[in-house]
Amino acid sequence: MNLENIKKVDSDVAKAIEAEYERQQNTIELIASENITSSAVMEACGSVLTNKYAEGKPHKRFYNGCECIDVIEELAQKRACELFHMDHANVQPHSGAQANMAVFMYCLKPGDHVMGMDLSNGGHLSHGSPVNFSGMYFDVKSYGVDENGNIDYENVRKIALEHKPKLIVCGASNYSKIIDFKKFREIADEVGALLLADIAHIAGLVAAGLHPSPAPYCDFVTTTTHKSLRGPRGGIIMCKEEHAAGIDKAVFPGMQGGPLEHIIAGKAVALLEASKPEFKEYAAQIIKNAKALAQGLMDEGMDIVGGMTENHLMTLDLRKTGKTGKDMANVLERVGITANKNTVPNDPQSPFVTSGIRLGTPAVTTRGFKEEDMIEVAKIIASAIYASDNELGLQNLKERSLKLCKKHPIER
Ligand code: DSN
Repeated sequence: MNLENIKKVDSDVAKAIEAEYERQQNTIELIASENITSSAVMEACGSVLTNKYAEGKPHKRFYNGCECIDVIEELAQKRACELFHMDHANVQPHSGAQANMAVFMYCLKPGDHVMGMDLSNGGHLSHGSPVNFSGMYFDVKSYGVDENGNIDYENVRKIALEHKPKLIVCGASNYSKIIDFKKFREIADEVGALLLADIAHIAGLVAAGLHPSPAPYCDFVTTTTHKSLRGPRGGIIMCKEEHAAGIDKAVFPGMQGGPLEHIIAGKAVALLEASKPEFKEYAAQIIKNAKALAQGLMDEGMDIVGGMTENHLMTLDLRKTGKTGKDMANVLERVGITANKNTVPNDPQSPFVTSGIRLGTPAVTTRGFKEEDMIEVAKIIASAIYASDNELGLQNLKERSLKLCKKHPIER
């Protein structure tokens, strides 16, 4: 990370970036949606490409001088299609929510029927939450999970038969089990719906072949690029060829102006990285680490929603401790662990308080944590939660977190 020039021009921002670097270096990052991208991706994102306007598509732009940009955007498109086995990729969405928005814009008219996973059951805002565009402009019926944290596919089918959605969204922000895309396809076919898989969280696992691919079953696949895929902050839409022109139009001019070509270059680099054998090993280690963390927590007597995880994340269920997700996420921060409060199924607390904490392993795996480290992390988490009022105890736990961070430094 080179801050030489920014230090000369704007010492306030330089100081804040430096402080954030130190925070990341000295914190165990368990926010399931975060990761540590490579220096190569960061170089692409910090390059001269930020100077260029390139509305339109490769070779069909509204501005001149796009010949180099076209090379980069086409590489990103080709790599996305190859990695995820889809016909077409639009790599311009600025985020996952905007990727979903473009699919909604292409498939639906205001008032049309949609189904998605309920936010408090592990879905995403842009899957039909009433406070989001997806829930404001469309008639949404949500499905959820059972007490064990599993999607109840029979219930999904029942809702679909009643609601007759034009679009079904599958995929989640907090779901620790394998998603059965084939079952969703069967339900979609039964009611004549289009099927969108939002694989933002599991993209890295799908790319590595460690989670079943949605490609054979879904009309559209959206993802963010910065979670388990370990790229820059952004989104991608992939689809069958028959939808390609419509999806491209929905992204631009439908909802975005100039694409962020420096970020698209970062996406291209990340997609190349994700196609390498080392990435497969990384993704396998994410899952091993998640399983070690879940087992470690359960060995300490803690409850995990649905028990053992099948992917990169899990939700700690705090109900029997009488403590809240909000308070315990703050306690974890004090011992050098960042995580986010999250609802558990049928949570008695509000979404602002919650009875759960979501934990994920993509970021710590990037910095080299292995199973034995995750067991130590589990012990630190459990001790912090059980003894959250013990000031001295928390200080000792923070020392233990710091020791793990020093063992696995983030490359500068
Ligand atoms: N905010 C992301 C997450 O944490 O899962 C979803 O977009």
